[in-house]
This record gives sequence, structure tokens and C-alpha cells, in this order.
Amino acid sequence: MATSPKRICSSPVFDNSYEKRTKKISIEGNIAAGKSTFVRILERASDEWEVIPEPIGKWCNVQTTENEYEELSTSQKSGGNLLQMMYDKPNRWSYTFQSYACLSRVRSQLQPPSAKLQQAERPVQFLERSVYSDRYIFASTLFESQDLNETEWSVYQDWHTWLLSQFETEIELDAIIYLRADPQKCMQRLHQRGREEEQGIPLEYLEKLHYKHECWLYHRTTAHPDFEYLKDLPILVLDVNDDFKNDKIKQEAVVDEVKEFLSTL
Ligand code: UDP
Ligand code: DCM
Ligand code: MG
Repeated sequence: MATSPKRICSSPVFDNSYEKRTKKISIEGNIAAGKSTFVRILERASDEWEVIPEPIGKWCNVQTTENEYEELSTSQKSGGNLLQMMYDKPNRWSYTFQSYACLSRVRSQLQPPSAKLQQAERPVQFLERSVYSDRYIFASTLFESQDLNETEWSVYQDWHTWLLSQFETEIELDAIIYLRADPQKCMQRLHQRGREEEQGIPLEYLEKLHYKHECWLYHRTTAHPDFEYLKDLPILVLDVNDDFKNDKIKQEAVVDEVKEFLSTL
């Protein structure tokens, strides 16, 4: 983000010293790779670690009581399952969905930190996905499949770059953890999870998303001209094909690996 303007006035809810000390780590991976499962394990592993989940409840209009970020806005209360609408009719609803997904993500990632985290010596926030996967994985794939047209893609990129320039210091990442899983494994987990809106997703779509993740986070060949800093960002790649949800030993090993990674940042 070399040329982006800095925010002129900072929100009073943010304590600057806290902001500087807190590491922000995005957990990236394909649909149903195991991100939510993984961040729940991390959240339990340290008092200095906090999780900001993906605001999927808002996208599906499902009011959950899991946390305060899931509260519905007035327009959401009036109905509309955007996730369902996008999967049912992608070329009509992809732009609307992607706009709302990114907007709601920025809003949830700007929530003030918990008191617990403010007191931590080495506070870490784990974010379930980022504004970068919104754009470079999902919106980009939908543009390539012509579910976003040229104009929609241009408009999306324009406001995305501008929006991030406004909140640069608050949402910039320190590192990424990539949960790497084969598309077939993600498909199996997607069916196992049984989120109704996703049951018609073809394997081919997961393969396209997998390829994008691989180029960005494994081979590191994706260019991000508007966000230069991404090219040097530390990335920890974790193979999650084997079940970790029900394996305490594996969970302990992976938490140690994350601690080791954090100590290098
Ligand atoms: N899951 C599993 N074993 C694992 C990881 C995940 O059985 O080691 C299951 C999990 O319980 C859920 C599905 O796979 O039913 C998708 O996981 P999650 O929602 O965490 O994936 P996300 O979409 O957040 O990456
Ligand atoms: N999703 C999307 N575009 C985004 C972010 C997420 O289409 N920018 C979709 C993919 C999944 C759902 O939202 O169907 C949530 O992702 P996951 O299951 O990986 O948590
Ligand atoms: Mg999830």
C-alpha cells in the first residue's frame, strides 16, 4: 500500500500502543478446509490470543448468539440470504455478495479489542480470512467465470483499494497461516458440515479456489500491485488433510508450531 493516504483521525476506541503491539494473523484456506475449527483451538490455547470469526451469520441472515459481531443490521433484518442468492444465481448476485462480504469483514475486524487482549504482553488477533482473500481469491475467481462483469470488477477493485487505504493501520496483517487441504478433502468436510446454501457447490469450484490459494500462498506467484507489502509477508503453511479436530496430540503440536512461528515475527 505504498501510495495510499493515511487515515486522518483515528477512532477514539483504539489505543495506539495496543494497536502497534498486536499481531494480526489471517487464517486462510479453501471453503471447509477447517479454519473455524482451527481458530477455536487457538482461542483456547492462550489468554493472549483472540479470534475474529468470519461474519458468515450476516451473509446468511442467521442471527447467532455466538458473539456480539453477529448482530444484524436493519437491512439484514428485512430478510435475504445473500449466500444462498449468490450460489443460486451467481451472475446476478456475486457483486452484491462480495461487496457485503468485504464491508462486513472490515467492520468486524475494526471492532475494539477485548479488555483481556489490551492487557496482554504479546497480544495476537487471529482473523478468519482477510480482505485480501475476499478480493484475490473469491471476487477474482468470480470475475474469471464471468459472474462479475468488467464494470462490476472495476468498481469492486476501485472501492476495495480506497476502503483499505482508509483503514490501513487497523487492518494490515503481520502474517498469514495457510491451511492447505486438497479440494476433495474440502468437499468431504463441506458435506459433513452440511451448510444448506453450499450443498450444490461443484468440486470444480473448490479446485479453482484451491489453485488461487496455491498461487498466492504456496508458490507466491500472485501479484498484488495495490498492496505491495503482501509480497514479503511471513506465511506458515499447514497441511490439514489429516483430521485434527479429534486429535489432541496433533492439536498440541500445531499450537506449538504456531507459537514458534509467532516468535519469529
Ligand atoms: N472438520 C473435521 N476435522 C478437521 C477439521 C474440520 O471433521 O480436522 C470438519 C468440521 O467439524 C466441519 C467441517 O469439517 O464440519 C468444516 O470445518 P470448518 O467449518 O472449520 O471449515 P472452514 O470453512 O471454517 O474452513
Ligand atoms: N465466501 C465467498 N466470498 C468471500 C468469502 C466467503 O463466496 N469473499 C463464501 C464461501 C463459503 C462461505 O462464504 O461458502 C464461508 O466460507 P467458509 O466456509 O470457508 O468459512
Ligand atoms: Mg469457517
